Amino acid sequence: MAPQITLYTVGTPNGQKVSIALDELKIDHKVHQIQFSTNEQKEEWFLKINPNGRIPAIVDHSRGDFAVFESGAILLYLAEHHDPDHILLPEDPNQKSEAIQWLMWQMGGLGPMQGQANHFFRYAPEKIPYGIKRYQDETKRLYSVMERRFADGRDFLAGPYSVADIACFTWTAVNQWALGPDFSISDYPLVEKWLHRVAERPAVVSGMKPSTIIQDGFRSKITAAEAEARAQEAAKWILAEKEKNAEEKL
Ligand SMILES: N[C@@H](CCC(=O)N[C@@H](CS)C(=O)NCC(=O)O)C(=O)O
Repeated sequence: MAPQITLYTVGTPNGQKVSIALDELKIDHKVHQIQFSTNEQKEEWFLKINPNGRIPAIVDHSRGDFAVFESGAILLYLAEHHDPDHILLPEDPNQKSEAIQWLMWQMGGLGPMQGQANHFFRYAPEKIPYGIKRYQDETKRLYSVMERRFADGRDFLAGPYSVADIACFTWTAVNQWALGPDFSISDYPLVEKWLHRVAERPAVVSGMKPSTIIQDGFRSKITAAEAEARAQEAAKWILAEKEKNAEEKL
């Protein structure tokens, strides 16, 4: 049988969210690995699927090749159309609202702020201390928001496991890429316990592969020198691509 969905992705936190969700729902899907190094995400054919030219995106063949972009919107779409057992989103309206609140919090806060911390700390051609500190401090503040959330003894961000946990997990799991090897998620012990709890799920194990940043117990396995080499390699195409895209207004 032909796959139900095609997923256009790369093994980054935003891409991994969708891989986890598809594996949670056991949806038969095909993966199209987008090549950032050739700027494939800005090619015309892909802009028809995602006008924003970024991963992840899906095309749902079981619903007339309907295309969805933005990882948060994809998670909600999968919950609406492919989740009869409410694995991704609770049925109870208040719990459902809470899960959506934390998903929006991740999409508007944790993802963009940690993403900027990655950029200023790892990829920027100049090391700008103000930019690095601003986004690293904000990322840590957001971790402390989650830490307070777990203070009432809850296991997951919003009632049962949901899209909120999936979305926040993939970012929080790679904390050291944004914050450096001296940072330890153990400073947020309830968040650390939650990371381990989520990581036990088989769909999370499979959905996180392949991870672009090797992790062991949510600490980077690679040395500072190896991390620097990887960042330099990625920075080459990130910066070249940004210049080209600015010229072409993509
Ligand atoms: N808010 C978007 C963010 C998507 C995004 O920034 N994707 C990055 C990788 S994580 C990307 O495709 N970057 C390539 C580019 O900027 O051209 C989402 O959650 O889907």
